[in-house]
Amino acid sequence: MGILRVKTTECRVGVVGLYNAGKTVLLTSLINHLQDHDSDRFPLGGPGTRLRKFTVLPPDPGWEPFNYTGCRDALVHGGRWPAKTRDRAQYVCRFERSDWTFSDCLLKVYDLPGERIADAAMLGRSFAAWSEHLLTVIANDTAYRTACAPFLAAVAEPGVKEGDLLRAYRLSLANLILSFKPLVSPSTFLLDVNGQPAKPDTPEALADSRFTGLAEGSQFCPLPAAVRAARPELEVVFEGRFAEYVDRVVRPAVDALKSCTSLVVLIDVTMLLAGGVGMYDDNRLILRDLLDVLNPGEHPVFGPIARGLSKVFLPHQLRPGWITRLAFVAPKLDLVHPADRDRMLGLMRRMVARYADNRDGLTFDFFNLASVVSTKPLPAEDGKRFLVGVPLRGADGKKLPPGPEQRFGVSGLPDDWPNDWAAGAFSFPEVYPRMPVRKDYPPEQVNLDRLATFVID
Ligand SMILES: Nc1nc2c(ncn2[C@@H]2O[C@H](COP(=O)(O)OP(=O)(O)OP(=O)(O)O)[C@@H](O)[C@H]2O)c(=O)[nH]1
Ligand SMILES: [Mg+2]
Repeated sequence: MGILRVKTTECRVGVVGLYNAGKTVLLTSLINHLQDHDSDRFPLGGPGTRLRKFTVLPPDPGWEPFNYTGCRDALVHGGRWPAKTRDRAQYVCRFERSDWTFSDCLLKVYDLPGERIADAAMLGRSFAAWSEHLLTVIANDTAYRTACAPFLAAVAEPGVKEGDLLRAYRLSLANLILSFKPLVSPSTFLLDVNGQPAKPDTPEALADSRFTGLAEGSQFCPLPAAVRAARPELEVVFEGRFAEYVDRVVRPAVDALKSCTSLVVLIDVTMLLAGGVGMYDDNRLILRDLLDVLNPGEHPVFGPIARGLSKVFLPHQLRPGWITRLAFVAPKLDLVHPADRDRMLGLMRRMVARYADNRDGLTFDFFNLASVVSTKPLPAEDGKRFLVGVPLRGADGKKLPPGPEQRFGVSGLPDDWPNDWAAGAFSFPEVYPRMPVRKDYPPEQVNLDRLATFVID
């Protein structure tokens, strides 16, 4: 630490969003830009800010290190996007910035598998309250009701055996996965505690090979009030397994996010448009549950004055943490034609602004960004939008090997979310990443520097 830098400002940044939203790619690009900082390409805080003495530190006890080197290497040498995240991970680094005279920065970032946010509603709820919450979603949504038909039939059967009930719930979860419904909870059905994801298969095979809980002998499912009243012994068993699950899977992740100073919420507008109105509704619901649990905003007891004082006087490890900055991020900007990029921002605002507006003591902002720009735009022709990139999938949806760059069409974006739209009504084809091979040359990005300026505060 320099002689004037008498203190350390600790910034803890949590990144959340549905699976495949772009969290790991965003963190990989961010770390690359901080580590190999170039103030012209990544103006952090303002033009001309220089970063120095960048040091990587080990993660906190109980955390896996975020595999930055592996992710960047996959992008560059494998020409592949990083693999999906299988466990929660943390990256810790320290650096000095020329615009902070008296303090250096200790940055901790958190990456979680997107599947886990479907469990957020478990925290702070009893088993009975979680059951009611989930059963209300199922009852009020045709797609959920249809997928969960086996489970709804099983709970209506008097004296149904525990094993049959659990299998019916597993079959219902499998149906949800196969109809791309993200509210799959317990999420270990989709991604187990050992990081093994469910492989595409028939609902029956998935129901027979996966567990709804920590392991085979500790499975549980929601129970309606009538079943809880008729079968109190079953409720007690499921309550115990639920509590163990919350302690092992949900609480560590949610506690870490709650202790963050900034939260980045990714909303993949391209995926929501391509996925249909059901995907949009599900993502809103999951985000609402997550933000209710994390409860960002000013601390009800300590308040803004104590926070300001603690920032100045307390050593960084004693500083209380709670989320006071919330960034909503629409990633993969490069998959949308430049003519539509403001619309991308507008759509995200319309979807989630209310969630932040209603909270006191919260600074929030919206960003449309590309972590790794992997396309080039072409001028729009007759209102049609074209980009150039290396396509990742063929017309049949199967993965292609990397080939030459091609021109391909992308959908235009509406000014507002339609009242209804079908899956496939919009399309934004995936492309292979474009990443400089030189290790100290970070990828081309858009607005990631603005996001970093906002959250590293
Ligand atoms: N074109 C483009 N595609 C991106 C970008 N960022 C992410 N993607 C695409 O989104 C996919 C998912 O990105 P990840 O960062 O692995 O997603 P994640 O949110 O970490 O997903 P989980 O680990 O499953 O929770 C990648 O494989 C890319 O296809 C980007 O900046 N540009
Ligand atoms: Mg990931």
